[in-house]
Amino acid sequence: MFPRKEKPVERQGFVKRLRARLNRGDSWLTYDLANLAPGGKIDEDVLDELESLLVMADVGIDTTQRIISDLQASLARKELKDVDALRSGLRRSLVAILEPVARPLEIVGEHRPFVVLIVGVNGAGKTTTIGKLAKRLKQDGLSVMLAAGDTFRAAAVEQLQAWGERNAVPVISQQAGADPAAVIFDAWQAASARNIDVLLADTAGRLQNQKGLMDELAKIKRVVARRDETAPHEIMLVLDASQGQNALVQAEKFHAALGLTGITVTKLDGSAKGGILLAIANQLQVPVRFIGIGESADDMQTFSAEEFVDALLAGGSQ
Ligand SMILES: Nc1nc2c(ncn2[C@@H]2O[C@H](COP(=O)(O)OP(=O)(O)OP(=O)(O)O)[C@@H](O)[C@H]2O)c(=O)[nH]1
Ligand SMILES: [Mg+2]
Repeated sequence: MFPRKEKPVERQGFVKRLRARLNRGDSWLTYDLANLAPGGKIDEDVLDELESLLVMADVGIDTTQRIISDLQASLARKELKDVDALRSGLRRSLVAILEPVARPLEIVGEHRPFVVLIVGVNGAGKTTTIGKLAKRLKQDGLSVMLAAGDTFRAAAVEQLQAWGERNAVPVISQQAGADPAAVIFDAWQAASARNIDVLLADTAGRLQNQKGLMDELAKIKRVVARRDETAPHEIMLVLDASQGQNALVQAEKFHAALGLTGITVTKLDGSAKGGILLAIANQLQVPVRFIGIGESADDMQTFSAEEFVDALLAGGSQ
């Protein structure tokens, strides 16, 4: 049922937008890649420089090592004759890392409502991601309800209600300070009574090291499972790509505490280097569902390894 198969022309539009937005159209690799080997000869020095570029682009030491050793092996086999060969070797290596985690969110199975619990640190883009997702799900013909599980700030409920109005989907909320598990449980009951397909549950931002608040998420998970033991069907972490390596730490801690089933990476349109996606894929192996490339409802795409790598490697001399 979800996701609907996008038409090739839609997909092309996404790729164009991704290229233009990623690092504001000037990708972090290719521009320098051509400059790395002015004489066109690829040797150990070129790979050393590429290594530094990758580390600076938030790819992280371990993941960079994996990529560079792949390329060193190709170099030893004399396969890296020029910059183009280096570019294709790099492309292969990046796709190999990302492909295993490029698994879209699928709303399948009999369980209704399909419950998606959205978690993450403050300001990562959780509520915005819910708004974008609600629009997509509705476009694909599913009925959607939102649960205002961020009871910490009154403004958080208003923000979610605004997204609800924009997409004509109901929002279940209680007063500020209410128990988030109770709000989400009530919303589950309302969604179930109305035969809603998907319940998207917002939560307040929290740091991965705030034990009490992390326990609160575990409680929400338990309470939802009381009525449907298969729920929540998706525990999605929203990560702000511009946080670089800190985003990887967040992902590790949230995964350890909750058992994530998906990740959405936002704000790839800003100053983010994009490398954090490689680090997450290599270190964590949690499926990456969507990437956010802007603030409006259509600025989110299903994550595709090949498209993302092509967008990274595009620009510069290409
Ligand atoms: N440029 C850009 N901005 C984004 C993206 N996603 C979200 N934002 C913006 O980031 C800011 C925070 O987004 P929210 O959705 O409120 O974040 P949140 O995680 O719900 O925040 P808290 O509820 O305070 O923890 C807002 O100004 C959003 O418009 C994105 O992909 N790109
Ligand atoms: Mg929020």
